[in-house]
Amino acid sequence: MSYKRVLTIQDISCVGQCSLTVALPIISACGVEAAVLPSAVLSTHTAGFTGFTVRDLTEDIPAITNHWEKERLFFDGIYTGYLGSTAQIEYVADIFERCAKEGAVKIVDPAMADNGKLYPAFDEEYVKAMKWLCGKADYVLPNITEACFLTDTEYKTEYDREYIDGLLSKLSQLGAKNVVLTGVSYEEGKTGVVVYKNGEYSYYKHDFLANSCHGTGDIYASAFTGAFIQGIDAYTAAKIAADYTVECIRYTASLDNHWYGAAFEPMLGKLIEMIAKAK
Ligand code: PXL
Repeated sequence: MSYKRVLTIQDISCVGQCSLTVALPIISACGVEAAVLPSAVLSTHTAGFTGFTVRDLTEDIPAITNHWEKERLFFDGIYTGYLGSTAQIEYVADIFERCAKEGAVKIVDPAMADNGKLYPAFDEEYVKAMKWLCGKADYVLPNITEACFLTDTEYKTEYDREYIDGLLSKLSQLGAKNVVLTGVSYEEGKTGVVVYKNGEYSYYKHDFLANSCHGTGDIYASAFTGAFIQGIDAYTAAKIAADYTVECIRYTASLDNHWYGAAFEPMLGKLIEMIAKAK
């Protein structure tokens, strides 16, 4: 039997169904131990709420890393999401060096933008630092907006395979070993994910649901991480994460006025079943 431990580094938005409040239960549901390093504490996420509080935790990271090293706590995987600051990105790279077990997978979700725009907390300097971090990852999991910022490509809502191939090859040039690109749609009513592994392109297509919810990128990346760390191959992990995310969005659409995130909890049982079947 193998029991795996993942470290996830991202913020805690106290209310908002994103980042750590999503990653912890989803990774746990995949049967993987989830250790956390909160990058910042916010009263809510920044997409739609106003007047939220932010406490950046960058200063705490070096002492936490030193303690883990002293205790010889190493991880089978390290998965990063929304980070509190540009300065933090260097500390994260240091954690990749010092806290990963031999052969551990490093997964970077460059959670910083959507629908053609950067999230309010970020600027060009952050994008530059994120490009550098992506170069150290085994898997990067951008949406199309993030891929455009990372590769200085014009954001388009209508595109063809050539445009997507261009994004994938430019992401590889950053040094990212493999890419899972989300929200790739070539036809109306459908969307999907591209897994670009060792230069090979595979596509998984699924229904497009119009009620897109905030936080689904975090749901997707957490489910992919949990499945992949369980030893499930990248394409199947990407497919499970997509199917689970679609279930969450569909369920959320059945609720009245649940606007700030996706109601992922009632669908965790389905994720557990999908993982058990694939293992
Ligand atoms: O879901 C990404 C995310 C995570 N954390 C915070 C955010 C966002 C997106 O807006 O604001 C604080």
